[in-house]
Amino acid sequence: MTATVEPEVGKARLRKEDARLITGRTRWTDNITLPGMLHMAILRSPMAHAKIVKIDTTEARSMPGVVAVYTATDLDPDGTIALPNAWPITPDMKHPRRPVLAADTVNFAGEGVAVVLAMTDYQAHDALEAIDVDYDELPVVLDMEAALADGAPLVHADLETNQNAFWVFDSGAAGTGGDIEAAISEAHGSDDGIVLKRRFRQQRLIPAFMEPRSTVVDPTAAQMTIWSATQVPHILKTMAALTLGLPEHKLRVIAPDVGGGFGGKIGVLPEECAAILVAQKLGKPVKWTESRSECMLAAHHGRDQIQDITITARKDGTLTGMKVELLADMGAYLGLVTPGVPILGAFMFNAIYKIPAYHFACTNVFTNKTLTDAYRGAGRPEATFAIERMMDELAAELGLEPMEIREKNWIKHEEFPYTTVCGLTYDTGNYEAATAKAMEMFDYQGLRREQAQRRESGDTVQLGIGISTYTEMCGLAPSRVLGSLSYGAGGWEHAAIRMLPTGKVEVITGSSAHGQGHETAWSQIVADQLGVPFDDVEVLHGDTQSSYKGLDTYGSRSLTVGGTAVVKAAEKVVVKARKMAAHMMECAEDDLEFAAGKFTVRGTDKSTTIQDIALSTFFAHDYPEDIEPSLDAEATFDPENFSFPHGTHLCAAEVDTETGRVRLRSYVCVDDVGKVINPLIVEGQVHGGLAQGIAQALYEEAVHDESGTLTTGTFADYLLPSAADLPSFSTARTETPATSNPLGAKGVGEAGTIASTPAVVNAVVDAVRHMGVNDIEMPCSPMRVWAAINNRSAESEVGREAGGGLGSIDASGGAR
Ligand code: MCN
Repeated sequence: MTATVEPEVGKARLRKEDARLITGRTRWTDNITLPGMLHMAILRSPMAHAKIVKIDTTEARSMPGVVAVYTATDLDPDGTIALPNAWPITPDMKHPRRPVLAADTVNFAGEGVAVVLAMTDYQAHDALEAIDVDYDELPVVLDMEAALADGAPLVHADLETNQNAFWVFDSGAAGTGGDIEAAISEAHGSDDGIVLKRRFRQQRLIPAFMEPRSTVVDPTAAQMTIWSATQVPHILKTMAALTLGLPEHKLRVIAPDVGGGFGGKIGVLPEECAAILVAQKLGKPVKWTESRSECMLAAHHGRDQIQDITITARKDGTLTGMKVELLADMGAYLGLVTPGVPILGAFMFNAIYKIPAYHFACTNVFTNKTLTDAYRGAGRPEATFAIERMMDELAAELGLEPMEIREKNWIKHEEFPYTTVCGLTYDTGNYEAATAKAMEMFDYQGLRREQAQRRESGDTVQLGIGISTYTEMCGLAPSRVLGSLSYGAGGWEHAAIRMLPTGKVEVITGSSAHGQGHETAWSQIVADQLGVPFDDVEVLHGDTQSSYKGLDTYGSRSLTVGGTAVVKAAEKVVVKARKMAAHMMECAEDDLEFAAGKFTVRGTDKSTTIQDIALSTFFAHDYPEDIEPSLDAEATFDPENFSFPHGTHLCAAEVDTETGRVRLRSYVCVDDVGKVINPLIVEGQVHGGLAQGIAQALYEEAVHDESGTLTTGTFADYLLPSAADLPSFSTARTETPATSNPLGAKGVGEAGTIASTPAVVNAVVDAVRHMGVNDIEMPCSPMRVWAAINNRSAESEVGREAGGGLGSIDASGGAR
């Protein structure tokens, strides 16, 4: 047995997972087939709001292969099952019951009303068409402001309001900063002050993971096994038990390889609950796998906010205050963390800047649309967009360079640790270093010169430069902070390590990767900690039987929280191994040096490897009295702080002023995610994140018609960019190690998405600002850009409600 010497952490290793994930030769939930398994299909309401008068399932029941057809009263006769929400953000928050299937009323187009169980998936879907539902249509409310108006139709009549909650943070009241109203009056009353207001719209997005949602439930053993394409197997297990009144110890949840989630798979789904209930009822395994269109309709959506932003500053560009008033669309129900998504952004609008006074108020609103919930960045992309757009607008108003105004206001590297106006303490950062590197890579000055030339020559293609100097808070999260925000769980993570008799290592982690490469990164960490070869480490996850404790993967938490738990468990294993080594080599523990997997008696050539110790421990013929004969340990780590990655993203966009078409010419980003475990994975995370952020800026938008029907329910209408639509990214890193975890790492999973949207929109606006444009609503489709240049309304040109929305017009117009 040999020990490794070259450190694994920092190596750009290809992922262990690649072979199976890239070829697709692996176990996805939909690949699972069990003896006697039935297929479940769900009938979904075509109406956004209606009374269910009658459901006639007679014909469907007699269709070939059909075993059963159930409605709400069959699955939940008492009408008491309520899907969970884990984040009651205020004591008086309104929480409508979200049923497994709608019983009396449907509240969004796509809500389930009946399920068919059949021998094959095709038979189940054929039978859906034979179910006859009588609906009595009710008025819909789709727009948040209309929903809050007096006399608006109510999404849930029993709540007597469409307001879900009102949540406020005020730095004056919290004692973390000044009073915003004073800052506004001062700026109004002074020749040296400026008050700038803007309204931004965060359009609704649809998470488009590669693998639609799927679940298989097997009720035939002592423990019921639930396979699900979920990001949160542990949360699903506990929540399914609580929601359905099942004994938790009788449940086993397995998330096999999961084809992406991006926040869209953190829920506890009505579909999962329906599958559990019917499997129990019939005593047979049941599978449900959705189609892409079903997924786009019924899986939760993201974003959907209206942001009214006020900033106050002095004429030299020094910020003096910021006021944020949000409307956040919940859709028709609350998912696991729906109402908390805007709250995750509340502490990020101030970003990297020193803002003396800050006020945030959010009104959460119900509408007759699919519910919203976490989507990559969850609250933080929205916040970053607002502040980074405002910094550009302020610079334009004051005639200053947009980078200069940022530099003037950002926290200087020597000021860390820095406590912000929101009360968060940023541990480390160096905005100057990341910016300097990005500016150099981008040729900022050269591009500004070209921009001036194009403006002067009246070129029909204009050039714009967009900046986003972002930070974010991730690594969710210190449990006590979550508690103070009324979140219904902690933020710790668990790991266990066991050395096997042959010296190989099994690592059990509570994080549940669905594309992030934890098996590789955790193997690198453990290889270094224990000094064993990378290939000798196996990482087990996503099965509540082996990985028996965990809080799963979201909020870019896995490395800083879960990876740290792995380090802590490894340290405990080394402590045990040291005792054993001292016993074996008859020396004091203090006389031992441990390096590269080998214990050496100081000053001698006497040594033994940790892998040999694993075998001796297994034999247990001779071991010290104060240890158990096993080389294993577990650790649960609760972070003391969030992690605060940051970076500078620069985008050059060409805008064809005749057609409104945007072409991204170059995109440079320098991210600082602290110490890096695997640079290749980090690069991949940044690329994927950028694609999603750019997609929000230019392409994606969920559109509903006036009756509440989703008109962008396929990839022909919902413009998801492909690699060919994106520029080649120039990425680099600076490294300011985090002090909040022993790895020195900061999260990266959401960074690219959070940073990129404002960089792109700033570039587009910058290209045409001299034509009188100071904002373009997202996505900046050719129609919207053209309309902004020509001072027209894109909506009246096309009609957002006309079906297909602005996004689809771009597609059919071939203007991408
Ligand atoms: N990493 C590293 N060095 C760092 C930071 C991270 O090597 N300084 C590595 C980690 O070891 C891990 C990966 O980068 O392998 C991401 O780590 P982290 O930032 O901790 O994020 P999580 O693993 O918790 O992943 C969650 C994050 C989120 S919130 C979304 S949304 C998202 C994302 O990850 N969804 C994804 N990336 C995704 N990638 C894929 N392929 N699919 C998704 O659904």
